[in-house]
Amino acid sequence: MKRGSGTVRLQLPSTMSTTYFYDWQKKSDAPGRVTFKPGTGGLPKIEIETACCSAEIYLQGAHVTKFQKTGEESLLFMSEASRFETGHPIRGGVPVIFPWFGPREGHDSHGFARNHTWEIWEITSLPNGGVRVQFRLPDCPELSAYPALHLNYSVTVGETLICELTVTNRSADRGLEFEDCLHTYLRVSDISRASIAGLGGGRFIDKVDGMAAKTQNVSVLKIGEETDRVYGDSPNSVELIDESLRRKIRVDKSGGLSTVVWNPWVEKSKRLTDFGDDEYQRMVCIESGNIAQNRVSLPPGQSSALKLKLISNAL
Ligand code: TA6
Repeated sequence: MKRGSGTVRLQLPSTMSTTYFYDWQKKSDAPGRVTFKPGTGGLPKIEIETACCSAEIYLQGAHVTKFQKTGEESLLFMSEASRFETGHPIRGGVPVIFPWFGPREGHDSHGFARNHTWEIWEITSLPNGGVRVQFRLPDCPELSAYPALHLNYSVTVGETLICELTVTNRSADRGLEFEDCLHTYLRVSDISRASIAGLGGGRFIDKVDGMAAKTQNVSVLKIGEETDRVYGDSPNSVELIDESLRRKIRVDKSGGLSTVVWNPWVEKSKRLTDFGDDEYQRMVCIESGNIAQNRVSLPPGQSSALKLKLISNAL
């Protein structure tokens, strides 16, 4: 463990079979605890406790499955039916979608990044009491179809949740094209008492109405049926208002021009094997990324970053 200005680099355990934690409470004024342990299904995970929040991140997919501010309800929805199996996506939290969004013939939906085990390369205890964990996607067979690239992902937990996906084109002569998305599942107490502000007037593709191009002509969106919308020119913040929990969650993003709003509703919930039949009542996905006409085209040597920040406040 080396100390810098608030940087605590942890020597990671050689195996995840043992519970291992580093409690720097005694060594710095930033109380906190990072625990490495087998999670559900034996998949390795990190548990983070700080003075203001707790969080969980599975190494599979560098998947944030929990973010909860002290004294508040969790911000993220996790399906009770989620599978936790190597190579299978986890249902809920913040799936990391790369290098394509949606279905692709002969391939997994939403790309391959979320199905691989990522490496941790640094954990930092921040002067403000937060914790930042930095991951990278190790080499995997699917990457052979692409120019040389680095995929790095950082998760910072504290008073807010910040997730940043950085793609670097390491090729000397080939361009890199991809879609990316942070497919965030937000928790609500009752979908019928929740609404989404910030997309009024936005043009979107309606995936539950034959991919029709439409304009949202209401300022506040209520969810009362299966909803699957890809907003194309949507660089701004979106806000989820939850009247039941008396809170609002602001979804800030940078480096992303697309927003997706998804709720499977009754019939699709029944068709999803890793999602409870009634769980549509307690979630809505507000996703941030670069999809379809907003796909990223990265010249050799260039990087692009997609950043998400979740900020919750009382109504
Ligand atoms: O983001 C919305 C969406 O593309 C929906 O069409 C639905 O398929 C959802 O993602 C979940 O996809 P997944 O592959 O995680 O089951």
